[in-house]
Amino acid sequence: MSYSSTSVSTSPIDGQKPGTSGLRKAVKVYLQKNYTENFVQSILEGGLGSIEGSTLVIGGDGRYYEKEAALLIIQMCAANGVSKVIVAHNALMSTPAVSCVIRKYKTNGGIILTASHNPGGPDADFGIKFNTENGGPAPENVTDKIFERTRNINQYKICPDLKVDLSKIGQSVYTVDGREFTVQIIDSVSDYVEYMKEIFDFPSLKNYLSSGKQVLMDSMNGVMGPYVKRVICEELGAPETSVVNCTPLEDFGGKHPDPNLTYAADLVAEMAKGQHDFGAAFDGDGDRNMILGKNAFFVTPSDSLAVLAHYLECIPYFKKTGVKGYARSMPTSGAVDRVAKTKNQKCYEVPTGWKFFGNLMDAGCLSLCGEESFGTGSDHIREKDGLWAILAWLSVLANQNCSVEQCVKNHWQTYGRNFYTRYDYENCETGQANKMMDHLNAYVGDESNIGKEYSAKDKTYKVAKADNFSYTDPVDNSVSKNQGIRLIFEDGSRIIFRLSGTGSSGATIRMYVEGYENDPAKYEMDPQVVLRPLIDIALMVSKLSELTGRDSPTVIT
Ligand code: VG1
Ligand code: CO
Repeated sequence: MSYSSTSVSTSPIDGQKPGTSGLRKAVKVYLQKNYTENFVQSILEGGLGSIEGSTLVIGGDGRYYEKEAALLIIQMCAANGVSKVIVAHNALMSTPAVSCVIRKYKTNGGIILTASHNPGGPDADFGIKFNTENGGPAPENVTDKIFERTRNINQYKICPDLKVDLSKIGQSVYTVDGREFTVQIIDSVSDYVEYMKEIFDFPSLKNYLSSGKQVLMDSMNGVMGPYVKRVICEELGAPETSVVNCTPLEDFGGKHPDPNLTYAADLVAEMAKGQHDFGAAFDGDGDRNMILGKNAFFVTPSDSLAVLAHYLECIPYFKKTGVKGYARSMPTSGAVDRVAKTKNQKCYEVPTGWKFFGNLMDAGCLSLCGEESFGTGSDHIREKDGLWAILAWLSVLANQNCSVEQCVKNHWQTYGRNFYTRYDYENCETGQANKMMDHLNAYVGDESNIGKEYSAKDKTYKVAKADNFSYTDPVDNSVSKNQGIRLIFEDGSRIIFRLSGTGSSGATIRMYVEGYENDPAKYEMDPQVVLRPLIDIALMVSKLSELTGRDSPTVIT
C-alpha cells in the first residue's frame, strides 16, 4: 500500500523539558492538542543524528493512552523518513527489554512510553522517554537538544492513514512518500528471556527453586507479568501461585506501581505470613525491584547492591567478563563502596538517574550499579533491570545456600552496616519546596558552617563538607551541576536533599539519611531508631516543616 504524509503546523508548548527520566505529565496534559506530536517530532529531530534511514524501537508499559501514542509515533516515524520501526506486540515492552532489543537489533534508539512508577489511568500520568543507540536513556546533551527543538517547533510530520494492527506479530512493508517503511512487530519476551539464559545458570536456578523454596513475585499489574511468568514459572518451574498481578492493566488496577514497603503493602503482608522464602515486586515498566526475605525481611536497595557486588562472580556472565567496577547514584548508601574497597575495585558516584551510568558502561568502567530508589542493574544492558536483579539474588542464594536474611546479616558482619532511610514529601507546593532548597543552597554556600556541631539525642555530628553535588563525567567531561544538597559529617554520615525530577505536578522533596555503624550489637536495630538523631538534625537544618508546612513524610523507605 502507498501512503503520503503531511506537515501540520504547530507552535511550541511550554514545559516540555525531560526530567530525571523522560517527560512525565498528567494524561490530560498529553491529550492536549499537539502535545504528544510536538514532543515526538522534537525527539526525532533532536535525538537522532539522521532521521532518514534510521531504525527505532517503540514500546511501553501498557498504561492508559500508551497504545494510541505508539500508533501515533509509528505514523510520525513513517512521515519523517525513519526506515524501520520495531514495535512491541500490543505495545507492551518493559524498559529493560527495550534496552535489550535496541542493542540486539542494533537500532538507532528507541522511544519508551511510560511514566514508570507513577500511577496510570485517565486521571494519572503518562510519559515518553528516548533511549539512544547504546540502549540507555538519552544523556543530558541529547535531552537538551530535544528540549531546544520543543521551543522552536513550527510543524510536525504525520502519515495519518497508516493504520497498524499491533496485535499481529510479523513484518509489513509500506510505501510512504515513495520510500519504504518497515514495521516489525515483535514479542520481546523471547528476546529478553534468551538473553537472561546467557547471563545466568538457569538449570542451577531451577534446581534451587525445586528444592522446596517458595517465591512470590508481584508485577503490580504493570508490564512485567508476561516476563515474570515466563521466567519464573515456565523456565524455572515455580508453580503459577508464585506470581501475582501478572496482567498488565491500563490503570495498574488502581495500584501505585512503585515497589516499596508502602505501595507494595499487599506483598509485604503476604510475605509476613512466613510461607515464602523470597519475595519481589516490580514497578510499572519493570526496571525497579524490591527484594524481601522470609517474614518480609526487607533488603534496602543500597544493601542489595552491596550484597550483589560482593558475590557478583557467582553469576556466569561476570565469570566471563570479569568485574570491571561498580557505581551508585550519589544518594545511594556507601555500602557498595566498602565492597569495592575490599575487592580493590573502583566505585563511581554519579547523580540520580540511570542515564549517568551509560558512559561508564560503554567505556568498560563498570559491571554493576544501582540506585537507592530500587534500581539495580549491570552492563548487560543500559537500563536498570528488575527481573535481572531478582535472578541475580536467586543466583547468590543458590550459591551460598542461605536465606535472604542470613545473607544480608553476613554482609553486615563483614562490612558493618550502612543504616539508611529516605523520606519523601510528595505534592509539596512548588514555591515552598524551592524556598527550602534556596535556604539549603545558602547554607552550603556559607563556609562558616563547616566544622559546626549538631547534637540530637546522645549523638553529636560535626559538619565536614557541605555542598550542592556537581558531577564531571570521567568519560566525556560533561558537567552536571545542582544534583543535590549534601551535608557530610566527620564520621561519614550523610544528609541529602533534592527535588524529584519524575513528578508530573507540584514538588516532591526527597530527604536521604545515612549513618554507618560497625558495632555488631547494633546491626539488628531499626534504622528509624538508629538514624533518629540525624533525621532530627536534617529537619532542623533544612527548616522543612517551617518552610513547607509538612510535619511528616508521605512515604518512608
Ligand atoms: C527517581 C529516582 C531515581 C530514578 C528515577 C527514574 O527520580 O530517585 O533514582 O532513576 O526516579 O526511575 P527522582 O528525580 O524522582 O528522584 V523509574 O523507575 O521512573 O525509570
Ligand atoms: Co521504572
